[in-house]
Amino acid sequence: MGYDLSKEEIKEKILGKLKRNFGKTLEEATQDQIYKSCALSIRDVIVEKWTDANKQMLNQGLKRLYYLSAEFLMGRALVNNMINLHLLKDYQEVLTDLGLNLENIEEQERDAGLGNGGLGRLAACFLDSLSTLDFPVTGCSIRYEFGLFKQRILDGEQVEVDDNWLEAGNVWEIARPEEQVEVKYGGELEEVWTERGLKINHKNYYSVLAIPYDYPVMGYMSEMPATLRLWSARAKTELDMHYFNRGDYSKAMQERELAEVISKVLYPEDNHEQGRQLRLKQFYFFTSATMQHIVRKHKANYGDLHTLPNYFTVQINDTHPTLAIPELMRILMDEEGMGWDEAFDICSRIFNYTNHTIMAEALERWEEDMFKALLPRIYEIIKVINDKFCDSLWKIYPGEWDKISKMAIISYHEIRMANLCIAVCNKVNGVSKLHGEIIKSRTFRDFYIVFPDKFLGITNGITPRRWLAKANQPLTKLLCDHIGDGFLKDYKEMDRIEDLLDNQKFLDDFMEVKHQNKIHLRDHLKKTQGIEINENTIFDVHAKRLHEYKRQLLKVLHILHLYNLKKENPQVHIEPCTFLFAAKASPGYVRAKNIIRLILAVADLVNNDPDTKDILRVVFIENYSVSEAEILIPATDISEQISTAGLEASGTGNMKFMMNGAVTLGTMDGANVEIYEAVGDDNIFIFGATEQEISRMERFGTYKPGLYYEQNTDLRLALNRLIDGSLHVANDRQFSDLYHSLLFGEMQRADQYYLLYDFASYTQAYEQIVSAYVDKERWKRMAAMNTAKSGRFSSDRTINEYNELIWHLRKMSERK
Ligand code: RUG
Repeated sequence: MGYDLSKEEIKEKILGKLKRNFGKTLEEATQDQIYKSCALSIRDVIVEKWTDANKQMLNQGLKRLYYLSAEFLMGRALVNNMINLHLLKDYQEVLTDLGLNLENIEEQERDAGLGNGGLGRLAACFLDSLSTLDFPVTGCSIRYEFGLFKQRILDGEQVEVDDNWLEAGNVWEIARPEEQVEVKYGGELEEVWTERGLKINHKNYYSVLAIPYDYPVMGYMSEMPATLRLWSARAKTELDMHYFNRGDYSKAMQERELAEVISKVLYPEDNHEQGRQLRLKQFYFFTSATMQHIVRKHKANYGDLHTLPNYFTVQINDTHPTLAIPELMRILMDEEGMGWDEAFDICSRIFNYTNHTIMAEALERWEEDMFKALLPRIYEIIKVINDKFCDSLWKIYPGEWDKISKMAIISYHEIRMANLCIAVCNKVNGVSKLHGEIIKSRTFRDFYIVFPDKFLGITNGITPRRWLAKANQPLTKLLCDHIGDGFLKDYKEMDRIEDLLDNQKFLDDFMEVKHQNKIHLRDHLKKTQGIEINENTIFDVHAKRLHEYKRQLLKVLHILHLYNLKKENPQVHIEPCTFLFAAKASPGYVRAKNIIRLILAVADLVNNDPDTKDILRVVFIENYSVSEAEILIPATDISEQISTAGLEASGTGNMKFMMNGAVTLGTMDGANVEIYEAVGDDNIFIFGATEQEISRMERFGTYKPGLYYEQNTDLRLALNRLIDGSLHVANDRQFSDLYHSLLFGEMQRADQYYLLYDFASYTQAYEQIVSAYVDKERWKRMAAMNTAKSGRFSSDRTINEYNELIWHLRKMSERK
């Protein structure tokens, strides 16, 4: 059942929007205007549902989740919304009747790229699932004017181009200037006595306005569209007339520029924190605005702030939004006159924290003096939380200074945000079973001993609407033909695909869909990058952010090894394979950018050598984004998930690939472990050191990469290619840094990510997966099995678990 809209009405709506919003007929309109008219017609439908649902929700006094995240990697909305409203087919038909093509129209929409990778995309999947399950939610973040940079490859390296995604306007957002709030920075504190006791006065501060923009996010056949609220920074006065009148125009604009820079650009950091003041300003900006909004709303609807935890629950997605905690304390105490204990009790019931990494460089810390100068009152509050927390630890561990200092929130002139979260929040969760265990047994072990009931592991998930129904329409159609479309709302229905694994026709059709998707990717790469690939080869894909722990470099060494095999013996049979890489590197991450150079140099070598060019093809796909992933993932045969065990908290790409019938070649890391459990040993290829093995080597310092180099000739020859002049380089020493980092190390230990250790077992696992691939009967069953078992990786399952264990929200449809 779709939304009740006839095709005639759809047509009228589109043409009506064109006429009223742009003063154009269909013949006169540009593609952009047609896109906007379609989008506005869809938006009307959603906004109507949204307004009704929000009213209902208030009438029923339902609790609402606020999901705070510095990133929401939404991608495009148009077709996804059509699917979720069950209107895609009708729109397609109407557009065809009008002589239009939905694919071309869709391309007018800019990706909302407000995220770096997995963390931001998870937040986007969660909004889709929360709405699909009819749970009330508002996601809150920053309306970055520039999303994650666009990546271009020029002269063999990554070049960053700004992503001015709002340039042509954004039809989905609704500005709500009437709900603006003021966010204050800097200044000094003063204690004053009033009739109600001691009061903290914040003076000489400077402030900016936070203006909210709301986006309705439509879940699948939902009664409760989610809200994504993005805050935009604006100066209180646009122009300083004092300077303007004196002719000092740049000074007159200064305040505006200083304010607006706060929501200007998303930091391109993934699994890395730099402690920059502007980033701290950004985090305080959106968390303060959100907390002010929640308090204001609660007072207007329910009056008594003591009941706040009955109506709101807040999830802190990674530590970036942690400042919401002291900010709510500040509002409750300084503005609402509550005492410390009451305010703290409310916070400890409202807030929950999700940890997404154990890597030291990604655990957020702020330099104490900088923090204090920028946010003096927030600093004071954190200091008191810290003092009280350390006092309580002292009672448990009298005299154990070392332990207490490790657990403290402020220590060695740094403020540690994860410690603050754990000290205050009601629940703390990891993002896969393995990661949930690691944070309990290692990263936050001391905290776990004190608060065993706080810690949980909830495995991430992905929405099958975006990653199947939208990204892979042919596969979705095939599945619908066999098991109906119930699986899009109820992930458990996907288990029924397993019954089809003995149906030869289904398996053949499944492989035909894959083949068509490979052709689609081939055509796309030809059109966008002028690259030729052969769809009759294996598509082996490594697509995710560029990071040393994700080990793109291991894959490159393996390709060099295959290249060496062919050069050494031209008769040797190597199964033709296209190796596709897609990865953005943080602009300041020098080694990551060098790995991109290396991939491109290896591509240049093997793609142009007459001995290998028809067998091995290496391709770097520019500008990996949600929209690129939607084309790449459905076309993939082998999904490379080869991170160093213990370092990828979960991964979600691994789930997207499996859902689309790719077979995983991976380590026992993050959610790969659960994919292994789900599909069974026969349908996945696992290699490499386990997390325990690595942990042991780390503890005893026993790993000596040089030994592997000496003993494994294949590895040595592959590695030598980096420095022996085989590769085209801008300067002679281009790749010697990578070579040295693996063999000798500099500041860090050599081969910190255990590439050389895992090389031999990777090579072996690759051979096994390729022999499975060439056995067509075996492979098709394997590929389909991966799709069949992907139901548990639906973010609907994840959200149900969060709800049962943490949020306790009631659904709209359960209304009494
Ligand atoms: O690296 C992690 C992924 O393993 C995980 O799947 C994803 C979502 O939970 O979050 C990623 N992540 C972690 N991104 N940034 C961080 C640390 O700031």
